[in-house]
Amino acid sequence: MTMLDSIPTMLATLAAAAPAESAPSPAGFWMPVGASTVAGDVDFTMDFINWVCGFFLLLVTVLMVIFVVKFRAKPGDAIRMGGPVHHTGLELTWTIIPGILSMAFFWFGFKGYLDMQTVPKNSFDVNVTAMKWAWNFKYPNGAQSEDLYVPAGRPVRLILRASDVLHSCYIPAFRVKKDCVPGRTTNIWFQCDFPTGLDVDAAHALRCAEYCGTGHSNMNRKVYVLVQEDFDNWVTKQANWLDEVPDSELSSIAGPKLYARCAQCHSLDGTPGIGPTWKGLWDRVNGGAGSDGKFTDGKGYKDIIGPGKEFETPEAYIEDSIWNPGKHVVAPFGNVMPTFKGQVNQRGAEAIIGMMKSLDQFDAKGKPIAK
Ligand code: HEC
Ligand SMILES: [Cu+2]
Repeated sequence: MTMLDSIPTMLATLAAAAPAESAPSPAGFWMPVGASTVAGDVDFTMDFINWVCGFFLLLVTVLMVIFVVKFRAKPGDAIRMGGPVHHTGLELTWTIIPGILSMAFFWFGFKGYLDMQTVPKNSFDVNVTAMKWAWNFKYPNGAQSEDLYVPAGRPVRLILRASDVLHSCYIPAFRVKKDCVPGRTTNIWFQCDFPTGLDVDAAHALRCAEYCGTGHSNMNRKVYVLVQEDFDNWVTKQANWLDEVPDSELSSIAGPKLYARCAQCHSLDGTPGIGPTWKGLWDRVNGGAGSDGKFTDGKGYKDIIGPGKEFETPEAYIEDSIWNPGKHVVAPFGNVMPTFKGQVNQRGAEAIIGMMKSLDQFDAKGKPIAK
């Protein structure tokens, strides 16, 4: 039994302290590049189970074909009643060997599961919110991003939440995946020792692995692994980017950057989408053409915007639509816009409103038109 002979060697490999590796393990037939500290164990377990199963599939199939041919009933054979005789040795063999193998499957799987489930105490925490159809990554200093940025060489924990339906956070190169469940917090951790820098091609893939609607594929993002110093610089800059934009360029620079988070649902040029186009939006809320547009509760803009009404100004209405999108739902659209409370602040809302007021200065993708 070659498979059985190699088990002690496999056990020894796993027990030995993992040698310090200098590069991610290359992509194989089944698996992409393995770039986290658990990737080696996960791949080993997967390969081990695959090889054992493959070996037995082959053994059983080949023997079956041989026996079928060799022991087939030939013309003139007497019909024998009753099965083959009992053979204790044979029966013990085919019970004990698979027994040991399935215990080995369990051992490697369970050990790996516990390792991946136990978050190291000194982990760097990132709050992750999955929503239809984007990721929001929030760092301890308040910085936010749509792609994931992590420091290299230390454990990182992702605290996973979902704001609407089930999503699943999957980073194939790190061999980690877990569901993001509305109303519940889950987490995963990993450590990657190999910086990718800010190079898109070197960065790892991050996916939503739970089909969550028409924009599911918009949740394909990147993971950038930065050396600690670069990460610190990035995360500081990221936290303050909006404050660093000069007031005079708020709508032209910050507007388009923020619009990137709205673009999958709101067009700028009238193209129908999941949400109302922003073309003419400022006119509508400001009492111009289309201002009698109805909400699903039967009210129109004129009923809720104006002195003494729910919103004193159109700006206040737009801000509120960003933070409490479900309060007044524009018909015939669905109540599917996620709240941007805590993600787009007052200054961000100002930038967006500034952009809405001057849409003629932007192209259909939100790029400022060069003058
Ligand atoms: C997942 C799709 C989606 C995303 C992303 C999204 N929205 Fe919306 N938005 C909608 C839908 C659908 C409506 C209409 C229903 C409603 O009022 O809630 C809407 C309505 C609005 C309205 C009211 C429009 C009107 O005609 O009165 C504003 C303002 C708005 N969104 C701003 C934003 C901003 C700013 C962002 C990005 C920061 C954004 N939305 C991102 C789907 C989205
Ligand atoms: Cu999803």
